[in-house]
Amino acid sequence: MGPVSKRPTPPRRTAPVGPETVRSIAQESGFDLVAFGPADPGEHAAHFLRWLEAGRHGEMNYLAANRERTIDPTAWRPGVRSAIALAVDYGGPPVELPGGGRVARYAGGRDYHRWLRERVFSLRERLEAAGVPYGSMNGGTDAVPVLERALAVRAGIGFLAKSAMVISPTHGPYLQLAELLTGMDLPPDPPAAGSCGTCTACLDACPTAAITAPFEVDARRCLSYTTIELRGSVPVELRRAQGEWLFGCDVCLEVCPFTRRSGLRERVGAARPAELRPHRIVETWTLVDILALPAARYEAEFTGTAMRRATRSGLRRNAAVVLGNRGDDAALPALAAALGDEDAVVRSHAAWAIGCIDARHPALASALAAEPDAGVRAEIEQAMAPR
Ligand code: B12
Ligand code: SF4
Ligand code: SF4
Repeated sequence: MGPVSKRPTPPRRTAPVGPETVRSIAQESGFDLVAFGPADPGEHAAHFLRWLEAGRHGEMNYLAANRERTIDPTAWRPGVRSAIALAVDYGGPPVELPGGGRVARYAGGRDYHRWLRERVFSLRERLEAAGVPYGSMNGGTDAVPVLERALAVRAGIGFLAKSAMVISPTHGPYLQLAELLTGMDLPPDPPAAGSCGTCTACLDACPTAAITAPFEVDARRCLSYTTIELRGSVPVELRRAQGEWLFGCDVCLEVCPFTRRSGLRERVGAARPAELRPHRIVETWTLVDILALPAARYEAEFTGTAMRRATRSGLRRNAAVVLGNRGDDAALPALAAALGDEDAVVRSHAAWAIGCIDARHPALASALAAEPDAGVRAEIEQAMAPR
């Protein structure tokens, strides 16, 4: 994020800006939920540090590297005192590629890192134009060194659920969170009503048992991590559990009784906000197309989707795993071709997938004889083993 001081200075006004003016400007800026709270994560910081200490972040080294400024927002923007916590409801029907393969709902439309961040920046400009001192605010969404769930809970956007999601009692769990930290002293809103009560549906349904205890997710087991953040191989013991998930996972949200609170749940096609309508990629690409995804088409066509986060190699790897899980013979020619791919990760996951469908497929023996990489050879041997 570039330094705020590089932007042109908007006209200043002298009248002080009251909290209700801030709230109405924020509401008019396109956020479904707006609430005020402290700019720091409070007691959530200790949980975050314990979580890092236990190594639950896996290879997301940026979380550990930024830990100090994440728990102290004044390191990000000196002088901030309050958070304007913001949320957008993105609920809706499942996102599925033609012929199978699922994408987490948050990634089915245009990349929210772009449009939601623009919305936050536009709010900041409107507030500056209304008289909030220029340069006293910083904000964004997701790719920011703040604990967004902590800020949202402390402001009363929603309650912290056993799935670790922030759930709004009025909109449910499908919330994209964003925030604007300010030097203003905004009166904090009350905590959100609601709680999980005795429900444990998400803990019971999580395909990989990644929710190790209420409020605690071990990212290393979470499909959202293994399909998006993890580079290289998906641990073999988690591949079957990946099921149909090409990118991310929504199981802990889908089973949640609060999901029905989303106002967008039933809205499809043109009835959805433009940025949440299914992207052309998810409407036209199949798993087999993604397995063979050429570099040039990845650059040209996946730009502007959140799916790029997984990298080309990761998307192709994930497509192989899902094809293996689907067990469809029709995918065998494409998987056999992928055994000769230049990317060792694609080769090894294609071998695994063929092993799931037909462990005696002749392409495996040919690939084994030609394979230069010891790790991939081991995967091919495993795929050929009788089961
Ligand atoms: C790293 C990360 C992940 C990791 C780790 C997630 C995790 N639960 O630990 C992975 C890749 C697995 C992931 C997955 C998902 N993520 Co994510 N992720 C992040 C990110 C970038 C940082 C979160 C982080 O620091 N996690 C570390 C843990 C310790 O912190 P936490 O998740 O915030 O959990 C809090 C609570 O657990 C709390 N806590 C736990 N126990 C206790 C006990 C007490 C007493 C207290 C006070 C607090 C407390 O402390 C933590 C800090 O508040 C944030 C964006 C951001 N900058 O905050 C998005 C974010 C959390 N992710 C989000 C989403 C949407 C998802 C997915 C649904 C995506 C998907 N469909 O595939 C899944 C959901 C998985 C799940 N059940 O959590 C949204 C959450 C929206 C919401 N309503 O809560 C965020 C806020 C992004 C955004 N801007 O919208 N994510
Ligand atoms: S996103 Fe999927 S794998 Fe991750 S905790 Fe939720 S249900 Fe489990
Ligand atoms: S499924 Fe049940 S336990 Fe899990 S977050 Fe929803 S209400 Fe809470």
